Amino acid sequence: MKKSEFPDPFEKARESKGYGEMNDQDDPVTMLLRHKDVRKTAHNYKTFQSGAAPGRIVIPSEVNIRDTRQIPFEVDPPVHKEYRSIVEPWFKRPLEPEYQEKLAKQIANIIEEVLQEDSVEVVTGLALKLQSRALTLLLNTPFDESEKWISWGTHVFRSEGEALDGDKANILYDYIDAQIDRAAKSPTDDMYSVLLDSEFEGRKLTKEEVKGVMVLTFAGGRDTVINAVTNAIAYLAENPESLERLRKEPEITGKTVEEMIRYFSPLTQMGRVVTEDTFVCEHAAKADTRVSLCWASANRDAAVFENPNEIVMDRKINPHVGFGFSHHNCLGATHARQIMKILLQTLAEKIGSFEILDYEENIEDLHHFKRKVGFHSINMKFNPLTK
Ligand code: EMZ
Repeated sequence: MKKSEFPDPFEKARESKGYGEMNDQDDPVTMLLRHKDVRKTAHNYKTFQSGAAPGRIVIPSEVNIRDTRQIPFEVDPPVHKEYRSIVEPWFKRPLEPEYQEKLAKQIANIIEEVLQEDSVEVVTGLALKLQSRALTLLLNTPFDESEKWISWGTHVFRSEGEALDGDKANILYDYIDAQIDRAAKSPTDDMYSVLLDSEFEGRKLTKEEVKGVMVLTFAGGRDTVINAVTNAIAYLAENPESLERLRKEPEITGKTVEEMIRYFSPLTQMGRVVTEDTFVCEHAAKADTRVSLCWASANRDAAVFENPNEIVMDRKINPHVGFGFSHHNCLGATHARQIMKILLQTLAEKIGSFEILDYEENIEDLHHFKRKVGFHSINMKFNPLTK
């Protein structure tokens, strides 16, 4: 198997019964595996809620490591819409040309840096740096803050492996609390200050609400972006003709980004809590149990995608759910798409070839399913494009 191949562990269960089951800290999850069911369930917020106990819709559950409700992620309509409309314009800034210019400069610098090295460990030496530096643009904070975030590692709630790490989470919470206090005392034009000044139902957002948005911003787009970046680079390393194609047909770059998000599905699934006894795929789902919308499985559904297990760089119709679906679709998607697009452009422009030296896969253990989500580490050599 190629190193950049990501097998689909859900195929059999998806095709035979449509759902899978997993245990997660004694709070089991019924996983919806079909594209159609995932989309339908995502719409139905009354029966399948996001606004349960903070952390419960996340798999693995984070109920034991946080009390702060992530906003707008863990809120249901109609209130969800109020919050979302406050934060939405801020998260659309990556569409501005100046934002893209700054991002392009950051990414060009990182690629120049790794070209100077004999070899680079891509997860921490490239993807984590890229994600953290780019986050300074999204937050509109000084560039130097990224040094601190880089030191936190690839997941803000997990240390080595899959274990949830409460102490690590506290570092993030304390940092965010301190930043919010700082912004409250002397506001700037950063995200903390802008949120503190936002109006919600005729009042300002509280510090706890601002914290909820900030925790989501730090946690939600971290390992997901890092995996997307790393996996894309591993793919291009093993498929030099694809890198060549991006050089010759730059107009397909946007489609290739979407296709990579579909294929890699950086976020495997997201949970919902059932509010009343119901059925999913003819399987009884009791009130106060959990189901999940398994984006990774839906994205390989052969009923929707031809050749689902291949990266078709210019796939014409691509209704993937890699950024979720319905009202909770990924708030950071505009930022993530720009990162991926500029990354592919920069690699096409500057890299002649890559060599994968050694690697360790990151396999997510979902009880009956084992899913490759990326790499714990992957050492590579980057060779410049010589014209
Ligand atoms: C939550 C989640 C959001 C969660 C879109 O996903 O991402 C996870 O990585 C975090 O651990 O807290 O933010």
